Amino acid sequence: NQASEPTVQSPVPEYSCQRSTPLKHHNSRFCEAMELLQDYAEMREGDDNYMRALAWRRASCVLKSLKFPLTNIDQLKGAKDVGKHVEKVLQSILDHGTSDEVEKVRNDPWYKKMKIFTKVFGAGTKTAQEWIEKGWTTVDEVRQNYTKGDWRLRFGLAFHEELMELVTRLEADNFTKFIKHQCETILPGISVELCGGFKRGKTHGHDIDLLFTHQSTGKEVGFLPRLLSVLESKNLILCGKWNRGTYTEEAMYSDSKRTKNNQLDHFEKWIGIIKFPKKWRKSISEEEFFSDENVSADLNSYEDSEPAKKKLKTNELSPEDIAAQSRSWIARRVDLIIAPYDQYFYALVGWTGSKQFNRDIRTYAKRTHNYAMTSHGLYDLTKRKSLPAKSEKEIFDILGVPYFPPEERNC
Ligand code: DGT
Ligand code: MG
Repeated sequence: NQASEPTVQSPVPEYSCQRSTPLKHHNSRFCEAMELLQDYAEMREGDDNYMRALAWRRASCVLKSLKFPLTNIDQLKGAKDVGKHVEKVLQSILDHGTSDEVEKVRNDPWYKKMKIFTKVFGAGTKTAQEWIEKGWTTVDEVRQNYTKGDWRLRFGLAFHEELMELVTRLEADNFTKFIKHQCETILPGISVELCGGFKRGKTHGHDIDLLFTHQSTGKEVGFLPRLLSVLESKNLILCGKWNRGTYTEEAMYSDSKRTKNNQLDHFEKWIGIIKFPKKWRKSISEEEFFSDENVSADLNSYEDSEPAKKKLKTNELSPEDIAAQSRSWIARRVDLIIAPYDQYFYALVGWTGSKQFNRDIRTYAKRTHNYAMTSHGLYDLTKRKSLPAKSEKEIFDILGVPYFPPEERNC
């Protein structure tokens, strides 16, 4: 009956940005396994592991875009990115429900610790590795013994349990509504867009990504510090860092597009933790929503820029003390990003993601057109000119990629 089983459309479009990838698909058990192997490879150092991680992700993305559940490995004939190693893992899951290779990693003590530690806000693989080498096995142990670290780590550790709890769509919508309301007085006409996973239809996320722009280019200058001081005055900022914009078109034609502090883009932005009044977790009336916006002033407030670090020294309350207090709020990770309007639609694509979608559309742009694609624009490296776009659709059109709405970019 093999003949009656569905097979992949042949040939499968090579890049995930050329395929529809919905959030809910038919092959989660396979994708979960391959993404675990991706995760493991990403945690280990070196170019080989980096390539290995990408290979697992690409294979997972092929499975995610299938319109049917995989029941026979032959159904993948004609699919790119499914090599012998991938086939072996998939075959084992088809035959036994699990793969030894995957289970070995899942139960690897090093992997388990890395998994826990890299979830701490501010901790990358290097920090996690350092903690493992000290012999620590739980976040609590780190908390008791670790005194170093920047403001991210200090707050990340102190508020870890809370930050691990996923943010709900309702919370994200309430926060967006709250910010929009503030914007009406700070800068009428500014647009606020909830991006990231929520834009792609996820019901939960690890943070809230808000992208701002103003149709009259230049009006957005100075907006973010004003918004931050309003949030500060309402005692809603726990900690955070404001980054000036560092964009130059020149840099987009060079190989190193990352910023000095290794950020992926050059937008002015604020990265931090907001105190969410607990009422934002529920559906609330307009009236209740805008009354009593202040989080009860039980705490000293923390600055936006040169943040916590400076204040921590003078403040009597440590992050741990604050976390231990009885409070009317919970800590939530928030990114606020400002994009000038002439870069906006590229910023929108970039901040909508997924990460893999961005990787693939950028690789596609480079390989097929010799264009560098970033969250700031599309740059023709041959003619050395930028290609402006007035909508997301236009970006896809310029590249010759079929347009998929955010809900179908879940690769
Ligand atoms: P989440 O928050 O767990 O639901 O997952 P996402 O997909 O919202 O991931 P997140 O919040 O890390 O990032 C949102 C999207 O924005 C993601 O596709 C990657 C992209 N992104 C994250 N950080 C940066 C950055 O610094 N620069 C640029 N250009 N993009 C970023
Ligand atoms: Mg996000």
